[in-house]
Amino acid sequence: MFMGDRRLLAIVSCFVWVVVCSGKETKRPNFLFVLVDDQSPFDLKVYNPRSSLDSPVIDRIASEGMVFDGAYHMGSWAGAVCTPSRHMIMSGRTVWHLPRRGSRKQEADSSQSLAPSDLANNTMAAVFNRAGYDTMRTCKNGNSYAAANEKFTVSRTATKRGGTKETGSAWHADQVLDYLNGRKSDAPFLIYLGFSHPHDTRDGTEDLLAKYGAVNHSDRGSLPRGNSRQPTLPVNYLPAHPFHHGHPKLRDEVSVSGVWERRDPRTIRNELGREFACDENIDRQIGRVLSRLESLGELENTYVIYTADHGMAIGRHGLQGKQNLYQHTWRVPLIVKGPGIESGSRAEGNVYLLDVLSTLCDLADVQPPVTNEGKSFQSVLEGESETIRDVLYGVYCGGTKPGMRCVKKGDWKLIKYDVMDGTVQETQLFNLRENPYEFLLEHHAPTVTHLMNSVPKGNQLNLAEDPRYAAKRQELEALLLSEQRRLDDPYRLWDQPQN
Ligand SMILES: [Ca+2]
Repeated sequence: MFMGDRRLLAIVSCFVWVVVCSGKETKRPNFLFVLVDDQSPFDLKVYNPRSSLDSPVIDRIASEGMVFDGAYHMGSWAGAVCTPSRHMIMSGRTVWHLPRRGSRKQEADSSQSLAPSDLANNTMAAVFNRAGYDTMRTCKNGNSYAAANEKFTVSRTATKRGGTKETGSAWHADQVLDYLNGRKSDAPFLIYLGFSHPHDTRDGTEDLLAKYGAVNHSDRGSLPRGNSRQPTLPVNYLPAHPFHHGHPKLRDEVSVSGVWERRDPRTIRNELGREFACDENIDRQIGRVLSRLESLGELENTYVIYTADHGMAIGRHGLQGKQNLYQHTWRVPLIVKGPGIESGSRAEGNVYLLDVLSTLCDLADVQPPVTNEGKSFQSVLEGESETIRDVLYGVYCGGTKPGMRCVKKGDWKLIKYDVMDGTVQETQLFNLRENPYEFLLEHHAPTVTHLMNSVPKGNQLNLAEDPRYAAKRQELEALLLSEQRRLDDPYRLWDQPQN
């Protein structure tokens, strides 16, 4: 076919589409994709009823839409977990098939990666631009997929982690409101509303810091003041992780302002108060955007997708950062509302963030790009299925190698650590139905048991060495290896065959 014929065909197709659609009541849906930076699902009441965080807007999105209990990011090959996570969201590709590192120079060097060299042309904004959507993005700078971000027609980026309207989360919402106010087009839109918080430094607004009893603690030489309004310690808090996590001098574990290497209750509760202050401010800002969409008459025809690039520890298991594979950090919040989604519904889902792109394509009736490796979860959103995957794989390979790996099937989860030049080789086996918080033997220590009353007694801890579960462990070990092979994981662990 000649180029001229192709153009003619495209024009005719558009005309036919407009004629067909103008005769129907349905209009192509809009998308508001909300991505927060570093948030454990367990901050939110919809995932953790004992949380003291107020997030009325997110609660409302949940009550009008679907909550996913099994949403995960696939993992990371760098300490900056944001970077591969955001590559996966934009491209729908699996973790070892991404352009490496995220810098423009390295993205251009495809010899080091299993990603196609023109991948950026097949990422979220590029795909939706071609489909006739208006695309707009606001987000933090850096630790992202620069070549994909540039495809948004309108892009307003800045890192905003301050405690004022101009320096904090309100700025990102303002960019969207400004965009909506100035918009003249009748085309459907895809808006990517990325917040820079609750990633540290967690400088909340004054009123919300006061509400959660927290201060912007900056003096390394003292502890922050205790305050009864602060969030309680997480149920699986530990004063230290039982063995080295494998990434010496990792920024998030040693340098976060206000926490540093401290894991004492006062420090952790103050930091959680700061986190909640940032969380609630984000909630308010989403509320402003939703109100505007409502007044424009667009809200009903808009899919609102709320998620985070990955979870976060902040004291859980004695860890502080996002560089681990426990549920608080491997999992992400995922809440979706929009046309055809049953109010107040809930699904396991078993989805990865990399499945978002093909799902948005399905909902918009747009062909996913050929480079996509994600699976659409439209069938889950429409109540036709509960899950789209049986097996989930996770990796953290940003410190000493090979790093951490995990695999999950049904209620069972295996985590393995092969770090610090072979001096740490650990295996954990959890039944998440019986032990959803992944309690370890250390959670029974007298120093921490007074903090909680729900640590299971007896055998429901790490079951890896329990002979009653040897067959289950063997099954998961085999599953992990098969996932490593399937996903082109370049590493093998100490007790695995090297091919
Ligand atoms: Ca992040």
